[in-house]
Amino acid sequence: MTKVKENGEINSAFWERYKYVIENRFLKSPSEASPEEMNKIIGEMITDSFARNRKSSQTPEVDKKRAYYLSAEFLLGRAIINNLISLGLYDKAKESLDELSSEIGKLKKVEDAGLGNGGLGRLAACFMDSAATLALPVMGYGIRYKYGIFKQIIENGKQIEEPDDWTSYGDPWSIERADDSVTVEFDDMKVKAVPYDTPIYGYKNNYAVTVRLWESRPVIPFDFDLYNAQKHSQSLEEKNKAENISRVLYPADDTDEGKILRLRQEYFFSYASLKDVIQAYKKIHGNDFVNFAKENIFQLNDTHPVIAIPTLICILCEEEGLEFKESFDIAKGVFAYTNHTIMAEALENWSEKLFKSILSKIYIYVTKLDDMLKSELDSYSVTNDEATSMHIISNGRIYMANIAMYMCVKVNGVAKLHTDIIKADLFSSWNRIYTGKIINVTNGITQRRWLGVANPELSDFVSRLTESDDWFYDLTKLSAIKKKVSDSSVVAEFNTIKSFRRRVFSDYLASKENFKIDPDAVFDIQIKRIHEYKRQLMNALSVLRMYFDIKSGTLKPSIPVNVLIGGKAAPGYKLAKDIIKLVCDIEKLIKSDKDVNKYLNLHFIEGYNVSYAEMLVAAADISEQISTAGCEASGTGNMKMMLNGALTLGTLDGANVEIVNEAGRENNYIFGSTVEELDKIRGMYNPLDIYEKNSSIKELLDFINRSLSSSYAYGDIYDSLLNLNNPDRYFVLKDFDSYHNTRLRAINDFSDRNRTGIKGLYNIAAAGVFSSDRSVATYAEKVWKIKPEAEFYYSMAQKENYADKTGVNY
Ligand code: 26Q
Repeated sequence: MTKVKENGEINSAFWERYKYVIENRFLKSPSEASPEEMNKIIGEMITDSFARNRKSSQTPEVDKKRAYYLSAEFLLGRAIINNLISLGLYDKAKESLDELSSEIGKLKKVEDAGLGNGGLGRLAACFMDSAATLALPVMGYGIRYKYGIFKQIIENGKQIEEPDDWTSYGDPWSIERADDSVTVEFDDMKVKAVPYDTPIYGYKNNYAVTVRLWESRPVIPFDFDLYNAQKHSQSLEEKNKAENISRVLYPADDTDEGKILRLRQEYFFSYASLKDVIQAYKKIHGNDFVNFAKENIFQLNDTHPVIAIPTLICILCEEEGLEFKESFDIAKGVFAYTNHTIMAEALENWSEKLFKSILSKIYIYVTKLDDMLKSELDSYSVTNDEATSMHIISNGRIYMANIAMYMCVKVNGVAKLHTDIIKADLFSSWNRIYTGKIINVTNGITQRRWLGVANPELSDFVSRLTESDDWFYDLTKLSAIKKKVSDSSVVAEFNTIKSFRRRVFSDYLASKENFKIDPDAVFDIQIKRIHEYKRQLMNALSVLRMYFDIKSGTLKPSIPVNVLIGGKAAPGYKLAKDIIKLVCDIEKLIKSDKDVNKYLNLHFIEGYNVSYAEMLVAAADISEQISTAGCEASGTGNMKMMLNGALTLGTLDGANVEIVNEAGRENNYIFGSTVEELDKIRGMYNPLDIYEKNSSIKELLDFINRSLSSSYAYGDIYDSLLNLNNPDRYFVLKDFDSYHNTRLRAINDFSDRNRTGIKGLYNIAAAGVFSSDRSVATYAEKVWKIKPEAEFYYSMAQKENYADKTGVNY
């Protein structure tokens, strides 16, 4: 049993060395070191000194199965605080930096690694953290984008995008491994994939999981002849073309961009990762592939890496000399696919012609799969229409989800409701012919970051309430809090902590954006990508309603409220940008009105990202999860705020359903139409009818359309809600009254913070099941069939807990 509770020995030498390096490299005293310099030296020292004496998932072993998480996104955020905590270095770091007249808090200025858009990318990061803590033989594979998710600037309510040059100060947490480079060929070009390894440290268990991200480089650095002929730019053309592949993360979190570059990115990292795994396998087994499927499994994070399926077959046939049937059988045993959306427009499909033009070899294997599938379908009773919807190629397009459905050992949705919907709807025909293939694995979040790092005060309190810090690796320990809720001093202390976190956030906002908000008001927070289905628009309309009603005296608030909305809009998504502008215009209106802003404030958070989320979830009283029922696959922000004691104001959508089942409907605020109700009226929905009959709604929409701004036209928003030819698919007006009234009730309840404190504590006590440790343990057991390295458990209790609580038995 390996326990690294405190790392005392390494600690003293570590901080002496730190001082020495800072002084010698930067000619500064430790107190003068900038956050970036601190991060760089601490990061390099940790990376260099902690990799060797720990076990890593990276080394393949005979007869040991490994799982690979293939994901176009890893939204890792800031590494330093997590790593210090997981390595048992945090307390000493705080003390030592203090002695060096420096301050650990400075590290909170270090920028995020933002190699992801939103939920899907952050989920990948939480899963790596959990796989490391569970000591599972897992590796992450993805792309090392030069520029991550854009930085968001708000100017006059308009979103401006700026490049996120996240490695401009270097990246001390990764190691370049040029020896393991792979050449990737397209029909029209050839590039070199160079891997960078980032260890993700398990919680005090001497174990690390490797995230290997590929960077695209030219095979030949530049054209020497052209350079000599003074054609400097031209000599660099090939280099630029090659580097383009890993230059930028696509800043879209829904649509199929349909761009060649996107396809190149997907093939690039899929091919390089497969080659990497095959090379490691061959070191042990030589050219004999009989054990390949027994020892390897690839989890495909959405359809983005699904191209790995025909690619593996192609590699086995053309590079390893296997027969097609043999390769096909291997491929049928090594992939699993996670679906993250039911929105039709987000399901990836490629033009056959485009695909063929850059990946002609892979295309051949896609057509072979399509042929095999078609003949297999003949033996099932499926209608013609059904069959067409299942085909890999139809009408000149290649449907990636159908490749996954056909070839994967398991397919999963990310919350119970979502899985039910894909089984009954999106993949119903598949579900009929392949019974048992589709399963549910509800998403989760890592408590190490979302409570431990985000809210140290609440962390300490939770440890005291549960009488240990075991919840760091076993979140179900939080259920012990239930018994303490009747103690009024417990509720009071919880409220003191929440109040402190609201104050911390208010101070931060005041210093960053020069915007002052009342820290004693209710913090009502909606943070997530801006999208019509997430209905930030409904939130904004409700705030405007409150404004009118406070102004006219019909609403007399019992407690003031700060409504905070944050999130990025895809650069090409006009309506999402209009929604940001609308929020900012309403914000201005309220800000300039002294009668109202005593009770109500609205603020659009500029530049929302992972680190910002850490502050916001800690400060949240009300967690806005108001998507149209059936649209949000799971949501994970809902879990983060629940874990921090916020009350969910939400629809019965995604994981909200499971959240209120665990925490009690009476401790949250559920409103709006259900999936079944919407299914019934879809096709007959008449928003204009509501507009005409509901004078309150009419007043709001007309105000936005005619009076809110003299310089900006909100016609598109108005139209999106009222157009009869294309009735709002997100039912904003239908759910509006139910939302607004429930919201007012929720806010009003906070005038008795003793009462809401009790509810908050019940939510925390019930949050255990939403740990990504539970999600990853389930994947390990049900999908990957891999076992943890038992000797790297932090404690036996952790291991037993998973057998007991999740039915997952290793
Ligand atoms: C596709 C093609 C071209 C360019 C970009 C994309 C693209 C990129 C990102 C498509 C989708 C995404 C991301 C989707 C996403 O984040 N989905 C969210 O996943 C979470 C984790 O499962 C869920 O909790 C959320 O409900 C879901 O919206």
